[in-house]
Amino acid sequence: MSSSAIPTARKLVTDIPGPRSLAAQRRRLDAVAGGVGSVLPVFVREAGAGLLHDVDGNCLIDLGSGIAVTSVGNAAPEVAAAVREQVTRFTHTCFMVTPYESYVEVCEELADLTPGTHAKRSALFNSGAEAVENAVKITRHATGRQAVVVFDHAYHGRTNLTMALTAKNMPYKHRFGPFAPEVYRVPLSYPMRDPAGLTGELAAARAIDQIDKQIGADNVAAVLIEPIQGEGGFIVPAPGFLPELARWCTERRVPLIADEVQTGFCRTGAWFACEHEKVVPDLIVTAKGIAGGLPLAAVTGRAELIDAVHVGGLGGTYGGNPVACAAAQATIRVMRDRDLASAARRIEGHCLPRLRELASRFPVIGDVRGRGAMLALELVRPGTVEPDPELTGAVARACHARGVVVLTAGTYGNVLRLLPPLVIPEGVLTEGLDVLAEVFTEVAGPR
Ligand code: PLZ
Repeated sequence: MSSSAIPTARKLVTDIPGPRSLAAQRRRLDAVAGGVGSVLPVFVREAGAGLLHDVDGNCLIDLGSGIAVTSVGNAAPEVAAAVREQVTRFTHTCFMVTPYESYVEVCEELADLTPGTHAKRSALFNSGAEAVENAVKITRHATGRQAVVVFDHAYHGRTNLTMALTAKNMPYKHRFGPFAPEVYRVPLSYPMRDPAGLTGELAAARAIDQIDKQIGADNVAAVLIEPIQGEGGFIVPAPGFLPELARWCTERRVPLIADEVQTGFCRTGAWFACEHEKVVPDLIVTAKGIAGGLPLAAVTGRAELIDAVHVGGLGGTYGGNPVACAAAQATIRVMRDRDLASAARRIEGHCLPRLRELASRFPVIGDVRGRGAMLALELVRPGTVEPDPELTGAVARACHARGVVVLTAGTYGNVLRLLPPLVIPEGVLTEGLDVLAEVFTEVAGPR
C-alpha cells in the first residue's frame, strides 16, 4: 500500500469484521490458545494517526491505543526510525552480561521525569506485571516486612503475585490459584459509589483504619495504588484521598508504590497522574506508554529503597532490551517536543463536554469521569447506581460495527472507556465521538 493510498479517516468497505478478518479468525482458533481473547477480531495491517487499517481495507478509529500504549501514535515515525537504527546495530546483549548506554539513559530520563527531587534509581523490565512484582520485591527486601496493601477494584497484572494484587476474579483469577500470601485489600475512594459526603480524606481514613487495625503499619512492606484505576473502571479517587494516604505512608515509614502503568507518560494530562495532587510516591511503576508499543517497563524510586537490594537480586534476560530502550528514548523525546501532556488535556477539553452532554440526554450514563485522555462513562439502570454491563457491551459492539474501537472496563463490566492516542487528529476524535452519540441514540433509545 503506498502512503498516498492510506485513508486518513474512518472508512468501511465490508462488514466489521470483514471476510479476511473472519478467515484469519478461523485459523487463529485452531492455532492460538483459546484463553487469549480479543475485544474485536479485526486483523490489523497497519496503524497510525488514530486509525487502524485492517486486512479487508477498512479503516477504524482507534480510541483504545492498544490499552493506553501507543500514546505517541502507532508506528510513530520517530519511534520506527530509532528502532530501525538500533536493530541494525545490536538487538540484545543482556544488560546483566554486557551493558549499553541507552539503558542508563532511559533510567536518567525516568529520574528526571518522575515526581520528587530525591536521589532515584530505576530497573527496567518487560511488562507492567513484571515491574509491579519487582517493586514489591524491592520494598519487601528494603523494609524486611511482608504485607502488601492493595485496593478494591485494583488491577496490577496476571502473574502469580500480581493476580493476588488484582481484585477481580473473572477473567483474571478464576481457577488460577493458589495466590501469593500477605496481600491485604482495603476500600478505595469511589466517589460515585461512596456514601454522599465521603470526602477523599475520610475515604483515606477508612482505608488507613483498616490497615492499622487489621495489619499494623509496622508489618506493611508497601501500599500499592493506581492513582486513577485503569481496568477497575477509570475510578478517580475523591480529591484529598491520595495525599492523605501518602501523608500516612510518610508518617509511618511505609513505602508508597504508585502503579502508573496505565496512567503514566502524559496519558492524564501530566507526565504522571500523581502530579495532579502533588503526591510523591516512593516507587513508581511505569510501562505501556513509555516505549511507543515496544515492550518495556520500569520501577523508579528512592535510591535507598532500590539500592537496598543486593547485586544480582534484580534482573531478567530481556529487561531493558536495547530495541525497547531506543523506542523509549524516541517516545520520551516526542512527548517532550510535542508536549503531549498538553495534548492529553486538549483531548479532555474536547471530549468531556460532549460526554457530559450525552449524560444529560441518556440517564443510563450514571457518571462521566477521568482525566486527560483517560475518560470513561459508567452505565447504570436509570435513576440507580445498579451497573448495566449488558448495555455497556451493546454500546461497545455497536461502536465496533461502525468502525470505532472503544474498550470496556470495571469490576461490573459497565464502564466504557476512551484512551485515544495523544496525537489523534481532532477530526478523527470528533468523528469517533459522533459515532458514540449515534450509538447511544440507537442502543439506549431516542431521547
Ligand atoms: N498495572 C495499572 O493497567 C495492564 C491489562 C490487559 P502488563 N492493563 C491492561 C489485560 O487484560 O491483560 C496493567 C495496568 C496496571 C499493571 C498492568 C499490567 O501490565 O504489561 O499487561 O503486564
